[in-house]
Amino acid sequence: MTSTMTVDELERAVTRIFRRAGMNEIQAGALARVIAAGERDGCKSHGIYRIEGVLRTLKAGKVRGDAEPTLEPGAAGAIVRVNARGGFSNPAFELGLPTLVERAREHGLAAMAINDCTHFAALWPEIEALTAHGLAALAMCPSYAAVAPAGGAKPLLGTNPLAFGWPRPGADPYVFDFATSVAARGEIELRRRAGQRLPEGWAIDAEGNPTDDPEAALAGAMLTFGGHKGSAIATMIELLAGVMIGDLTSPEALEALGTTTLAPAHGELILALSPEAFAAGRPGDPFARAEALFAAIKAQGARLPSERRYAARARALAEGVALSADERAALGRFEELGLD
Ligand code: NDP
Ligand code: PYC
Repeated sequence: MTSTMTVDELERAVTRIFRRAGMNEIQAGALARVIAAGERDGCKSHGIYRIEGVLRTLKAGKVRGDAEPTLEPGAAGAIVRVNARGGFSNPAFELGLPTLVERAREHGLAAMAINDCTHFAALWPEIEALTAHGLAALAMCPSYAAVAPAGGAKPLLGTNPLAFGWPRPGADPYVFDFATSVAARGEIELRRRAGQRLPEGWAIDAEGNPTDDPEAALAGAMLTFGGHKGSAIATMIELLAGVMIGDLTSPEALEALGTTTLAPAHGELILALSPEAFAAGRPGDPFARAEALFAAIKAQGARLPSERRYAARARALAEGVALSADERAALGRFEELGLD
């Protein structure tokens, strides 16, 4: 049986849960916004299901619920640096966003490096925050060693998400956001809980054999999407959003955390680009040309990434967010429990 809540009600309920668990308003509010947005957009692997992991990570002392991110004064020009101070990445992103937008407008492109953060969320909320300012955007972060490099059989790379957005005047932005593993780890965990098998090609067991058993997959290694191609992109993310910004790679994050049952701390890199600045002096309006490309894609019967999400969003805003009885009960339980 399902029941509904408005997006605002859900956001307030999640904020209360995190406040009761001892988080400050900055952390609790930012997390509640991305979790409620995940449910609103039909992204179950990064919605309510993530509350439990946040609370466990908090209780284990692996993330600071009282952290106040700071904008590093030393980073000038096109580089914006935010120190999350051991808290979650989302409030750090919110703090750095206005400066990132300002610098991207000033220079044509700018990058925000977030250090010392825990990122458990989907990346598209950050991408949409930038496309709303008319900027194209890329975001990426490591996670913890859970994915075998193509040709290998042991966890080393993270599920390393990569997200991109292109602003569309008068329409929802073009946004894709995916793990560089075949699926996000959250998808495997959700199938484990539901007693379902995994599709072929998602994972190998601890002996390196293909498996459709979620338990064996979680104990073994996940596989990269597109074989060597996903493996190389995941490695690029380790380099740019780990090594380059002076933060942890996925194997280092796992070593620091000591378990795959909590959310890892590492860094994140977000790039913002001004299409007008790059297209200046060249023929054609970049936004009109992009629309022609999207129309051609759709003319073949294909859909654009995020269209499913936008449809779910429209439904949730009109009818409320549909929650299962289990999800509703979990919300109540978390609200009663706090951190104890
Ligand atoms: P999916 O494979 O479910 O979806 C990836 C993207 O592809 C979405 O933008 C989706 O749009 C789009 N898409 C799916 N099917 C089609 C289609 N037929 N045609 C066009 N576009 C399509 O994502 P993942 O399981 O790989 O990742 C889920 C989430 O997990 C992401 O939000 C990611 O950021 C997050 N994640 C976060 C991590 C972290 O460390 N913070 C680590 C790993 C993942 P639509 O949504 O509209 O279906
Ligand atoms: O689903 O792979 C995942 C994930 C890792 C960290 C946040 N989400």
